[in-house]
Amino acid sequence: MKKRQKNPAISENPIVFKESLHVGKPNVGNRARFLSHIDDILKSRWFTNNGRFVQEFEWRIAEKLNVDHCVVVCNATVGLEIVLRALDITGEVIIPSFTFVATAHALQWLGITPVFCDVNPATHNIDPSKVEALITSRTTGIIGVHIWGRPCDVIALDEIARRRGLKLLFDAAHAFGCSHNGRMIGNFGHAEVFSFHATKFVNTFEGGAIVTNDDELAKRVRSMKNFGFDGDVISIGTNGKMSEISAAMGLANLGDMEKLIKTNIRNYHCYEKELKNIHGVTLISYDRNERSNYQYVILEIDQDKTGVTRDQLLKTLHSCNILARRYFHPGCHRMEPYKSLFPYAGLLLPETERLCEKVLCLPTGTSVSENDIQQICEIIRGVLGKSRK
Ligand code: T4K
Repeated sequence: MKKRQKNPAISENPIVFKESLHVGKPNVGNRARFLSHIDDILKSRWFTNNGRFVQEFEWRIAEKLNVDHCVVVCNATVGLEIVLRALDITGEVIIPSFTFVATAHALQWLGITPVFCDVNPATHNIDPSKVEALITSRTTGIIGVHIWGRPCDVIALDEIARRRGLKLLFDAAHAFGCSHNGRMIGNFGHAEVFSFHATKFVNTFEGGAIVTNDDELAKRVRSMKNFGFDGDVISIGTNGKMSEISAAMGLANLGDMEKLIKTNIRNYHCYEKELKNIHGVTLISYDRNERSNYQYVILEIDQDKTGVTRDQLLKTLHSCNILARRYFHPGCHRMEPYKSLFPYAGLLLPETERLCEKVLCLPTGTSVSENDIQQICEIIRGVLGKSRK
């Protein structure tokens, strides 16, 4: 249990965590295995450029997801850029605005215009029924984002992409280890891109992976992430390589993946129990018939019902040293350069704008105990004036 002291500033919420409890505190999987991998790396003096740990990590991911190809990269943002380039995507690409800004930046960085689409408020994912109206003669692709690891409506997006001759990609930064209709995420669209950033439940410090069942595309991205080398230099390329130490961390975490998911599920159920029956507070759910990594605990705070704004609750949590986050406030369309480029984008994004005012992401993962969660929920109930039933 974390040490606590009284918070004199908030009489009704007297708990302050001495050590901050924050969203995104990294998991450390099998430490002994990782340290022994480091020893091997130092002894071998092979630190990067497709070493044995990178090769094993790629192989293990492809096997786990049942995909033909996995190409690991230095992070998901560069992974998206590489795959966009490898697919010759240009012009305009339709994406949700309710995502981490990396999805939009990967496009803009390549001179491709992100066109923001509204989301389905029930799933927080891009709403396929709103995609078609955004297609123009310049549109060449769609990027769906599996927000919180809950899969997009891949069938509807695939149908639109095929009918309209567009490329379909998925930003699967949140969705490693998740499934849709029993098929692992990684098998949809032309390619999917995972993030293994420190804040993700399986992390490689920094890192990501491009996965695809397209042999030709796999060959292109593998070459492009290594300056365009394939024997000789055959195309433009970049340095998107993952180092051996990152891959070793990935392997140590992958070995513990089921344990990490179990901890996330335990935490999720604890939040569910502690926050049930609070009018105006909804904990987003995961489909029990699918595989989910439960790495995000997301609340929607409906101010009309609670009488308290999400931001008031956030302020109290922060004063108690609980560093919850407002992902993905205020929406990409309200961040630069998009805010200046598309000042009226919000008019077509009413659901996104509402969500950005409601969503709160709470701490979970291996650094958070059930006791911590009970205290966090006690504070939340205190702010909302509810006692435990
Ligand atoms: N697409 C989507 C949908 C994404 O969510 C992301 C990344 C990407 C693409 C791009 O993936 P990468 O290129 O990063 O592989 C964080 C992460 O930096 C970012 O990777 C992640 N999404 C996003 C959701 O969260 P920030 O701006 O919130 O980072 P920061 O530094 O404020 O840290 C977040 C929390 O984690 C804080 O509470 C502190 C904690 N933290 C962070 C680090 C780095 C730790 O406790 N330890 C750490 O080592 O973006």
